Amino acid sequence: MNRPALIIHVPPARAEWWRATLQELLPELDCRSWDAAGDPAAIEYAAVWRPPAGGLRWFSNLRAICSIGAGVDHVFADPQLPPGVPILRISGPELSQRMAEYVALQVLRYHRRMPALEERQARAAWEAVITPLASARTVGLMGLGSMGRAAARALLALGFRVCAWTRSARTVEAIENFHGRDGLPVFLACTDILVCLLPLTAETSGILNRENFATLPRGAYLINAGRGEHLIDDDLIAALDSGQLAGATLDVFRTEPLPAEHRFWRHPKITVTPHVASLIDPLTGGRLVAEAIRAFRAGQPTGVVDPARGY
Ligand code: NDP
Ligand code: OXD
Repeated sequence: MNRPALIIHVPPARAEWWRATLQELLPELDCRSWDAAGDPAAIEYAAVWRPPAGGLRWFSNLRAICSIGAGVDHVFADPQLPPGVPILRISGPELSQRMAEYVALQVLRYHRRMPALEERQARAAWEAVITPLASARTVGLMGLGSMGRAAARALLALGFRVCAWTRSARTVEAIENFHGRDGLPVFLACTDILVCLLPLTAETSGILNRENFATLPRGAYLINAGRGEHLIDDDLIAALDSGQLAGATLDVFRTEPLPAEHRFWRHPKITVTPHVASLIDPLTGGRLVAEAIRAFRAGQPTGVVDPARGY
C-alpha cells in the first residue's frame, strides 16, 4: 500500500536536507520536496516555512499543515490557504530556553549600559557607569506565551520587575499583567525595557508605533523578537533620534535578510541580530516537526493554532 505523502517547503538550499531528515524521522510517510511533489492527491501533510501564496491549495487531501517554527504568520500570509485544514506549530523548551537566553542577554546589555561602556572603550576612556539594581527596572513583555513565559522566568530570576501585556486576562505569579487595548497604555507607562514577543496578527501588526513609543517613559529601550511587521520602521528612527527611545535591538525585520543598504544596520542606537533569538539547530527542528505530525496522526495533536485568533 502507498504511504501517505508529506510535502516540505523550505528555502531551496536546505530542501534536500529537510526531505532526507524528515524521511528518516517519519519512515511511515513518503517525504517529498516542494519541487518534486508528484501526484498532489497523495499529499496529506505539509511542513512549511513561508509557503508560496496559493501553493498549498493544490493538495486536495491535505490533513494538516505544520509550521517549521513557532510563528504561523508565514502560513496565514497565504490568501488562498485551503480552508479547514488544521495548522500546527512547533514549540517546547528547545525554542523557549533559547528565547529566554536572548531576552536576558539583551535586557542585561541595556540595563548595565553596555553600549555606553563600548563607546568608552573606543575612546580608551576609563569612565565608570553606575547602574541601578535590576529590582529598580521594569521589563514589559508584550506576549506571555511559550516565549514570553520563559523570558519572564529568566528575568525574574535576575531580579527584574516584570509586567506583561496579553490579549486575555492572565494571572501569573510575580508578574503584573495587563490585557487588551485598554490595558496597553498603563502597561507601557510603567515599562523601562519593552520586549515584543507577540505573534503577528491583524491586531498586532504595527503595534510598535509612534503613539505607543510616546507612552513609554522617556529613555526606554525596545527589543523586538516578534516579527518585523510589528514595527513601524520610520517611527522607531524618529523615537531614537528624538531621545524618546534610548536604544533598540531588532531580531526580526519586514524584509529578511535585512538588505545591506537598510539604515537599521548603521544606526548608532540600533543593534541588529539576524533572526537568531530562538534559532534551533536543524536536527532539533526536524525532530519537533516529526513529533508534531506523528502526534496529529495518532489523534493527539499538539500546537494546534486557532485560525480565528491567528496564533
Ligand atoms: P504563543 O501563541 O504561545 O503566545 C502569544 C502571546 O501573545 C500570548 O500571551 C497572547 O495573549 C499574546 N497576544 C496575541 N495577540 C495579542 C493581542 N492582540 N494583544 C495582546 N497580546 C496578544 O506564542 P509564542 O510565545 O510561542 O511565540 C510568539 C511569537 O514569537 C511567534 O509568533 C513569533 O512571531 C515570535 N518568535 C520569534 C522567534 C525568533 O527567533 N525571533 C522564535 C520563535 C517565535 P493570550 O495569552 O491572551 O493568548
Ligand atoms: C519562529 C521563528 O517562528 O523562528 O520559530 O521566528
